[in-house]
Amino acid sequence: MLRRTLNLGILAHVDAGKTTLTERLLFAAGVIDEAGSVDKGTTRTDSLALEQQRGITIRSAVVSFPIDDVTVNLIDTPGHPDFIAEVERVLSVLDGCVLVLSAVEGVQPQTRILMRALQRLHVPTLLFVNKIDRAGADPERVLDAIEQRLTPEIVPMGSAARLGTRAAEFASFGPADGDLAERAREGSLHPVFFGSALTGAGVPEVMDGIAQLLPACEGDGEGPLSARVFKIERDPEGHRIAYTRVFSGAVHVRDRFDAGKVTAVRVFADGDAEQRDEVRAGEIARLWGLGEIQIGDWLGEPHHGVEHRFAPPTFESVVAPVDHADGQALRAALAQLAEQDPLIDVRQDDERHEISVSLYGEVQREVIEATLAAEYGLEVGFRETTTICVERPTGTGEAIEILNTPTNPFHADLGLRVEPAAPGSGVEVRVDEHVDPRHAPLYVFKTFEGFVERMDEYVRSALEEGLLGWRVTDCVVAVTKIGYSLADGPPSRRGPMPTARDIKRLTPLVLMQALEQGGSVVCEPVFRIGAEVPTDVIGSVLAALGRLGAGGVTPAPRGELTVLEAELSASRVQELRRQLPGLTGGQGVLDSEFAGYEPVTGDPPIRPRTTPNPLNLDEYLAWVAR
Ligand SMILES: Nc1nc2c(ncn2[C@@H]2O[C@H](COP(=O)(O)OP(=O)(O)OP(=O)(O)O)[C@@H](O)[C@H]2O)c(=O)[nH]1
Ligand SMILES: [Mg+2]
Repeated sequence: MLRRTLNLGILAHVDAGKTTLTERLLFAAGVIDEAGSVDKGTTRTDSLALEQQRGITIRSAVVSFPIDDVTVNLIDTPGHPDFIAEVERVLSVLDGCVLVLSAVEGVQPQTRILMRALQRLHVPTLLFVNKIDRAGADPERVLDAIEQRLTPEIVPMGSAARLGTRAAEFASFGPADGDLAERAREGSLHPVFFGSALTGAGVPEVMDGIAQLLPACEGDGEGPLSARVFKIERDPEGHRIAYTRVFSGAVHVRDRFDAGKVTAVRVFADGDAEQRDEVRAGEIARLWGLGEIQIGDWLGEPHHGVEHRFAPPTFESVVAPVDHADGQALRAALAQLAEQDPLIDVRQDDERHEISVSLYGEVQREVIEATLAAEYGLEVGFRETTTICVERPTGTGEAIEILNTPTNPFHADLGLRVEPAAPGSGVEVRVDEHVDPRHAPLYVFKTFEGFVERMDEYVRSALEEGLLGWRVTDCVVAVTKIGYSLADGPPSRRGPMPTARDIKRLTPLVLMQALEQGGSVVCEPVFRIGAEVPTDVIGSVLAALGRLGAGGVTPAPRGELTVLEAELSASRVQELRRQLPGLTGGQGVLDSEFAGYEPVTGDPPIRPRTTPNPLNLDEYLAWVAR
């Protein structure tokens, strides 16, 4: 019998029971003799010391187990919103998912965010309503909430009884019919199971569901290679390990890629990652030897499917070693952490000799601090956390630099136009139609496509720091002119032929002039908040929201509790979080979700640049010449 493989994600709001369920599945499959416990720090997937101390998952982890003829590679993910980036990378390698909910807390903010992502990517998903053994478990209410707030396309696979007791159990309605199974496997219907990962109730049923209602497949090992790296870690000797999912074809030991040569392959198979010569389509392996590989990289042909991006980190903080002599070591350590977690985005300011990292929140900051101490022996301090803003162009601006003129020592002509684009659309770089491809320095970039690709890179890099130092986004940048000098050209155009580096250095010079001409506005991250507060204190909560400058405040009283929705800037959400316990006698609950960027009112904040401003030509040219 040919074995099939299913790459399965376990996703949920923090603390819903993902890791506990993972242990139960491993136990039920016979891979471990006893289900470990999150509370005792004995689970397979929370293997980091920090995860065990804190009782939360920080990194995604892969374990595998068999169900009948299916090898399941399960990826346990963190639920805390500070670690959402871990989930983002995993999403693109999944064949199916179990979204876990708590039978007590029901649909939580992260549940909604994750379900939206899964639906957008068409990942077939089962729902597991966990913790039916806990006091307050109410599966009917949770089903209603799922229908109203997640999706109406659900079908309960059984019912729960003896709720809120250790003896709570799941009674199946019987095997799924063919039509239901087909719709579940294509992702248009979501079977719902109830159970307790702690006692094991409902676990055999969800296990059958995983094998029968999600699309396990036999991979095509013959086709052209297409594989994706979704996680990177280092072994005890410091070698990089790339967790790779193969979609088609195979990767063999000794295969060569731009990122290096594969020296060892360990394929996840029933229970463990075993040493093999190759990893084939459908499978997940740990690859050694790819020294230059990064998270998100493809081996072979990339799949051009939809990608999902969650909200970006909205805070940053300067990090400094307690002992000044550790500066170099800190830089190296952060570079290694950033390779495992690209969104940490280490920003180095050579002028001020400062390093800052971008952050989702305080828990992530604590984790970085603890990791630097435990793994690198570095004691560090963080300065106050500040909000990361962006800059949006407000009008169209265009600038041109001509070669052999006093402001342009780069042996090339370059014209760029910046136009504002819709909020949230990001950056698009293109070349105007009237630009003659023969005028591009193709001797450097090989082809015109090569030129376009590099211009895209140079423009994006120059947009990292806008007029007030923030990253510039939501715009279209067009190349309107390109040309270069020649040794035998007419006198005004005579000179050395430019190198790629000349074009790269000329780009910020032109781009910042174009941006200055069109103007830009600084925008701050805004969150949509939902607060649940006792109705009798609603007056003081509304007053506090008013003081914090909240917009679109809509209170909806529901008896003793009132649900409030509003929009608040990122820094004000932190402030509200601090005030809420005092305002509500500790009774208030606050959720927040990133809702985009809005122009700041009043004086815009300025972020110190890490490199000289190209608008200050002398400084810029002096820096370039260094
Ligand atoms: N009563 C009860 N407690 C549970 C159940 N499942 C998990 N827990 C408890 O809930 C807490 C969180 O469980 P985890 O398995 O760590 O939850 P998680 O979803 O992996 O959490 P993160 O990975 O940090 O997002 C732990 O204290 C568990 O013991 C359950 O079915 N019943
Ligand atoms: Mg966990």
